[in-house]
Amino acid sequence: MERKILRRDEVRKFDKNVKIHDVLFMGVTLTPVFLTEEWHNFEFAEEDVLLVTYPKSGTHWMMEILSLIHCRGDPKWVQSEFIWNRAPWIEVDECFNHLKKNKCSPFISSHLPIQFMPESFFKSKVKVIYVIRNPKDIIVSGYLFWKGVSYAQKAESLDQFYDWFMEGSVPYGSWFDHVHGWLSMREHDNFLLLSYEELKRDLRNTVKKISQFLGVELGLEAIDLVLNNCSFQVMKNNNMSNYSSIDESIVNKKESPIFRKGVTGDWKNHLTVAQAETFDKLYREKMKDLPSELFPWD
Ligand code: PPS
Repeated sequence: MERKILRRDEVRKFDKNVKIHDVLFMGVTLTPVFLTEEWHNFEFAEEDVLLVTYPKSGTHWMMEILSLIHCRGDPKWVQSEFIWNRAPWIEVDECFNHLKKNKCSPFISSHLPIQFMPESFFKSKVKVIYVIRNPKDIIVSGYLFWKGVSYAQKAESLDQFYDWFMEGSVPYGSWFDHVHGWLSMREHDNFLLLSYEELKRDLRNTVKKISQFLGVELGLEAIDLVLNNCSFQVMKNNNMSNYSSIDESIVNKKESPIFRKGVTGDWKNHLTVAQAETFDKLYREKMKDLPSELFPWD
């Protein structure tokens, strides 16, 4: 991909939603600093841990788990620091600035497709955790979330959002491309692939796997503390993680809570049989080059 480098004042001119290199991005809060020189020259530190997800795959859950592992289960940090400061989104302007000035943890989050990573990333050995989720659940979660977000392009119905998702005309682009891009790193020893489904199925062992990957030793008591403090209900009530401080005019939290249902397989309550079948057909076609064992919903 030929990357065009822009000046900061140029990137400010983007409208609400914009396609960059064929990937849809939301303007307004999400200024694409990642097209600037500053981004291009951003250096990852050796000790950084990059959490990458396609939207609605369990990002916030993993941010909380990482924060808790970092503190060996002690919830003080997750109860006193906003989640977006603990693991700043590298592509969000304010977070990018925060990252450079007051970095308070090794964690960085991103929804970006791999081709938008700064050049230094590809030379670094930064640890990457990539979380995937059943894309049919992502469709439902995404539709219900984006319709309450002021700066997002709102679908009139789930049917319309489903069509956009199939075409890849949703924020951060095609799920299929995102997964293909990041899974190209799956043989690297600094890459850990996890799924929302395995977090749901066996959180204890998944937390152990993550702590081993991070090189953090956790005793039994610490693991219990991590599990208790990252539960759906505890997170939903944690004002540092639940977006309660975000203005209703930006995210309508009644209509679109970030902690909505927190289950697997909710797509069965929303997609029609025909939609699920058409999706499965496209999925088989697009994913045939990747081993199906990677995907716990197959
Ligand atoms: S975002 O906006 O893209 O960053 O959203 P993301 O955090 O990736 O995904 C939101 C979905 O994750 C669910 N969630 C959880 N499930 C189980 N346990 C915990 N602790 C948890 N925290 C968040 C959240 O409810 C969203 O899924 P849905 O299906 O909409 O409920």
